[in-house]
Amino acid sequence: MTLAAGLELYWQAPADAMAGAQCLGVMRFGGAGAVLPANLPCLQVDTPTLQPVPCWQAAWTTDAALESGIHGEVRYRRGGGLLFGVLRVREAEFAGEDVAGALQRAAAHAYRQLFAAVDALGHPGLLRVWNYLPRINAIEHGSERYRQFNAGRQDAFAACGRALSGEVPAACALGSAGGDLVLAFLASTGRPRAVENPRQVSAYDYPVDYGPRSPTFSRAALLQHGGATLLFVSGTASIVGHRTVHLGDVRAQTRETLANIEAVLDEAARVGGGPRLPAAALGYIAYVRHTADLPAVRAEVDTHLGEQARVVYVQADVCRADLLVEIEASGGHPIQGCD
Ligand code: 3EB
Repeated sequence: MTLAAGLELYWQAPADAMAGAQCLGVMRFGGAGAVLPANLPCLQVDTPTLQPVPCWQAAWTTDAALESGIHGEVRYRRGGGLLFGVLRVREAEFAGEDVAGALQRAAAHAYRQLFAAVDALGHPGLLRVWNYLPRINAIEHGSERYRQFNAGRQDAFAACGRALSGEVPAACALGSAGGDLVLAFLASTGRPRAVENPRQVSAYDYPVDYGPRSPTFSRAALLQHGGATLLFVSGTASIVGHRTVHLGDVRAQTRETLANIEAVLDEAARVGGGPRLPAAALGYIAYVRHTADLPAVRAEVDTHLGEQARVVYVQADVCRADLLVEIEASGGHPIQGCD
């Protein structure tokens, strides 16, 4: 446990580390894995890992004293100025008389719960949100489910008095293999700063071709924390301007995605005024739409980041049907358990 950053990412943490007092929360992809303490926030994502393990999990740990609780439907742990929370929303409960609006209302409900929790618990600085929902690219009731999700998310940002552009959190939104809408998030007592990508139109400014309500996220978020600068790079894809580029070419999409991440790292250094993180210093999750594309994605990632790069691969649908890969990252904190 390092003192400087106060936050550490522990990949494939052993069960005793996750059960310990220094674990802020867990994100778990694939199978069920070890039973964890009931008061530990754990995001269980129903999506296969492409690692040679049935279940891949990452623990956020900290040296701060932690407190666990439930606020509304949010399970959280907090301490040292950071709060990790998870929640799960059953879409069917929002069907009512207007089935077509169920996902939008479920997403709005999830985000209203999230904002109510972070505000009441004194951690209003929403830094990073991970969103997973089943059938993300399916057209249901006349519109793509990802677009319905975007509408509900934006409804809640507006209803809770949050900005819809500018200072918005880093995020990712991926398709899960099944189950409910699930969210995890990191929030802070301090104020995060949003980072955009000069190569891309900001997502909150996407033209209506991508949906009547634009997605509410920034390309990355920075936070001064415990003497370190934490950086969360949103899910990043092969988009230049607002257009998907390299249709059908997973290798070129991967290279473009990595170029976008490099541009975000440049911009984060400019916004934050600190040293520029080298891409190889971050930890990554790569979401691959088609399992058969894994070797191609991995080859491009290894070429760009080096074979020592810390990258975990997960199968998931990406939020535009023409995107084959999406990559997220975090840095500025130690990463344990991946050498
Ligand atoms: C993109 O750049 C690709 O809706 O929260 C990336 C990161 C994407 C976050 C979100 C979507 C989201 O538009 C998709």
